[in-house]
Amino acid sequence: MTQRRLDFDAVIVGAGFAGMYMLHRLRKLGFTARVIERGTGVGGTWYWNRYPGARCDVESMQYSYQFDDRLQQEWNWTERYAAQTEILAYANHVADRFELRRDIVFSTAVTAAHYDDAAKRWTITTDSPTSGGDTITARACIMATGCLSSTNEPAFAGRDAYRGKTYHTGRWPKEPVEFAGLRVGLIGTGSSAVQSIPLIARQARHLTVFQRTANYVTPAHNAPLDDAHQRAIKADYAGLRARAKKTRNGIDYPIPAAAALASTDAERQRQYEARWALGGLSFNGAFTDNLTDKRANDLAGEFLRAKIRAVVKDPATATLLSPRSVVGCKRLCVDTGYYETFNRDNVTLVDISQKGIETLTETGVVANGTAHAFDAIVFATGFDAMTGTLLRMDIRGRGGCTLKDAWAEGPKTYLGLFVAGFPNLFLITGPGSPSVLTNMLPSIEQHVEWIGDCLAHARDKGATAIETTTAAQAAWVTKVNELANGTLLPTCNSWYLGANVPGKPRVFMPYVGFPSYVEQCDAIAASGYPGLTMH
Ligand code: NA7
Repeated sequence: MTQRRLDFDAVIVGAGFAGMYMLHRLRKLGFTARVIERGTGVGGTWYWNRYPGARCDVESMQYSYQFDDRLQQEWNWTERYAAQTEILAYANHVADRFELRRDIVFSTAVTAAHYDDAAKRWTITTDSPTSGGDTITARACIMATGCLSSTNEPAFAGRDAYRGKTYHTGRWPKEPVEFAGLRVGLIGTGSSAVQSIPLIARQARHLTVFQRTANYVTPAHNAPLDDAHQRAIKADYAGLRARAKKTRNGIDYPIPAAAALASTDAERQRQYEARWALGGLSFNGAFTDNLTDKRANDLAGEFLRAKIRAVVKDPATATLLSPRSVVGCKRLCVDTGYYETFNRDNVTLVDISQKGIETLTETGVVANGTAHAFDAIVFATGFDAMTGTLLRMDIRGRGGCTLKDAWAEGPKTYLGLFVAGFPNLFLITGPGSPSVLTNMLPSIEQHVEWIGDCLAHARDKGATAIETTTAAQAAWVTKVNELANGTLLPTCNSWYLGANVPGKPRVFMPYVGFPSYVEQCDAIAASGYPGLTMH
């Protein structure tokens, strides 16, 4: 094989929504770029998460790009909350429309990225046999690797002994999976489980759900998108986008007007019911003190527990399904028929909160001393979120320092975009940015545009290396921690904290502070990029 040397202004890792827009933006700015993607197509999280019921928990009209008005005007969504298939079709439409594929290499995983101090360039290594001889180098290495892209597969005892079929929701096969007539075990009760359980239960002979922690679930009220409604939004799309930018999570929902503790019982009930009727993630914004005052949060929790009792007929099952933790400290799950599913004769809920899964065996799962036989097991056990994908690559900065070492105590970044000691390495929606606490699409767009401007600024100055200072990074890390600790968010074992992965440092990773985060990024760019050195 002929060895080639491929040099780019930037290599972008990942062809999800972040990588696709980053490529488009860099092209517009006159940079050369190559995207490297491990899947066979674009779409990132929507490429991998093909499990039954996979659907976005942000409404379609808002979970979409806004950088090109013609794009947002011409694309028609069919449902209030788009299913995975439709979001993947949208991603492919974007790739076609902007001719992105010619600069994307598919079926290729980046295994290493090393910074060369002398050349001030990154050398990228992949697992691809077809490009095995190629050396890929780039001035900038941009990680568009997503926040939820490495699956969390707990090391269950006996995992290799099990002879039936196994699936992970985050790496679902492309071919249809048939559960008809089968005894299915499903481990986990997060968003992926909440979405897939109702559909698997309809097919399977019997579905057994193993629950370690109950989660709060609010209704999606999903429905076909009415044409007139869609036209009305499109007539003032800019208005909707502008309103969304002023909210705490980048989603255009009503901004809370009052504190729960300053409201009467009747006012609280009215507000909770209104949010319940609106559905989805809007519930978190019912009151201003929901995420800062435990007493206020308890009131919201009691409202949600009453909703469970009203649907689930068996009182013991209703109690098991009722969370006791802080509402919103794990991401709310958004459902269609989740609780109703536990009224079915072919569905059993098993509480594993005390001892967990004891072991897998040749034929199934042992929990609480009881053996359960299954034809198939679904692991809905989530992700090694925010840092997993980055740390699984061998990333080395100045002087050969590894990212693993730099982040041994948890991720440290400046703005969630830069890591000290790793010049020209950019993280899109990295830890230390609002990312997963917001609507991901606009947050991706904000980072992509900011990175593009920063690279153009450096080019104009004749600088070839952009790096954050350790002082700026340390101050940012302190701020990330202080903001999180001012809320109830770090109070439960969530993936925001890394608590779902044994051995992962317990650090609250996202930046709690949208939209002020965007204002800070804008101010930094406007004042010549303090906190960064460019040389
Ligand atoms: P989540 O929300 O992390 O849920 C994973 C579930 O798997 C959760 O119920 C976990 O229980 C459970 N889990 C994880 N490890 C184990 C072990 N070892 N034993 C038993 N149960 C386990 O992932 P999802 O894929 O559902 O959703 C991720 C995000 O995607 C979601 O927040 C949305 O943003 C979209 P635990 O709660 O840790 O006790």
